[in-house]
Amino acid sequence: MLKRYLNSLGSTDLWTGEADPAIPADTAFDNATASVRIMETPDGTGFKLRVEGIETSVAGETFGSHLHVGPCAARSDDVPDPTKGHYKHDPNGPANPENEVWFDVVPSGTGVATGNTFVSFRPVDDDGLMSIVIHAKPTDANGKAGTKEVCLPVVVTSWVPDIEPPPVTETP
Ligand SMILES: [Cu+2]
Repeated sequence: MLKRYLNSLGSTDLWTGEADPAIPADTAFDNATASVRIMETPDGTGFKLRVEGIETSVAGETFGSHLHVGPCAARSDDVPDPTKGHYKHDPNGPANPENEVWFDVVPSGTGVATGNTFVSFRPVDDDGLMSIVIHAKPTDANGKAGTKEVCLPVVVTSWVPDIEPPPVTETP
């Protein structure tokens, strides 16, 4: 199956309270790490999210998670809402899993949660700096999932081909 990777981010610490005061300092994700792989396939754009190191006290709970258009960044007077809202394929379209990228992740008894989702579009925004935000509650029918728990940086700026580029030939 042809796959072209748009993004392949190794395991990284999740942004916690310092990223955004709207994100509480003490959550079950404070010591978690996460990785995301975004790939183009014949079935659409696939996202594989994996989070590890979640406190086991929340095993079995559902945490709504979405692709957001802003970066994981410190909130300031100039930037009051860094992670902003959800990425929408059609900016005027509805908040649903066809027009946005939604995951519902459920931590296991060993503190691992995974989410896989496929969408029919390729998410790339102007600056390419996006994030996956994990919220405190399951996603409701309107795309709301409560407070932001943690933030995973995501960069989708362009295609990353899955083939080696041809060697560069120096001309004298
Ligand atoms: Cu969200």
